[in-house]
Amino acid sequence: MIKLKKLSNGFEYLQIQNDSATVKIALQGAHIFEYKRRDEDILWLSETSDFELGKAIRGGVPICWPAFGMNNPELPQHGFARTSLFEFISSVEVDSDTTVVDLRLTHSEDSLKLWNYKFELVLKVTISDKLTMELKTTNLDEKEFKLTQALHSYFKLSDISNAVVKGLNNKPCFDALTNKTNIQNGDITFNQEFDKVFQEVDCELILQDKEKTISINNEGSSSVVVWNPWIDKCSKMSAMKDDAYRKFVCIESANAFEDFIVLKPKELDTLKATIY
Ligand code: TA6
Repeated sequence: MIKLKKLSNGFEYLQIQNDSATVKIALQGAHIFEYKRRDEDILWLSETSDFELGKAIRGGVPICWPAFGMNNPELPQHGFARTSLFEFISSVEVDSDTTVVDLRLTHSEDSLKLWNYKFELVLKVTISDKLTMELKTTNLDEKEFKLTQALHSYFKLSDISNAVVKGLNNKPCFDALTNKTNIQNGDITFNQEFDKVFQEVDCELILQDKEKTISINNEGSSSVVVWNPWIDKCSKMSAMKDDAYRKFVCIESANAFEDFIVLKPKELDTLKATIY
């Protein structure tokens, strides 16, 4: 069942429910802000998040596009897609457990002022006992463009002290806090601010929490960002309670820094992440 819902301020989102899962997707940013499997929330959503046009939702899966972070300093942090209004273009109820939804953003007068390229960006979401997100960029311009991007997933935790991220041992990583690149030694646990971009990632990642294990499989990307703001940064961030950092970790499927994409006219790029 798919419903288009509207908040009292006019903010619209899709609610998709099948026998496996429930998903909510805001039309602004094609932003998945809930993925519930067997009544269990897989994604974290800030209790104090804004649901307002022009403000990014805090939590769920923001789409960072056409630039990750400040990879393109001429664009706003994480690009403009997350605050742009997508169009709901299609949905297919494949069977009672599986639903596929497509949302689309194309260039506009406003986007061309920020980033002078014609494009089509489609998020295809497959909802079942897995959540699959395919972010498809087509270059509709006559010139090539460079792209960095991320599916900036916030995973809900019992507590940050229980979180272990596996699969990144021995991978080179750029530490955004020290601006240095080094090699990850072992699994990742958290006891301070953490903001690293891992490179050459070619395997499945595992997020181990106290009561659950989540797998993350990426295609079309070899960079993964792992982030937790910890105490000080959390207290300064918008739409986050002071202790919110205890309840999530971001593991982001990305093309960032040296792992950028160059798309020639008419070419298509797909960044795909599956969470299960
Ligand atoms: O992906 C990690 C990161 O780039 C952090 O450096 C960080 O501050 C964050 O994303 C959240 O950014 P935002 O613009 O959503 O506040």
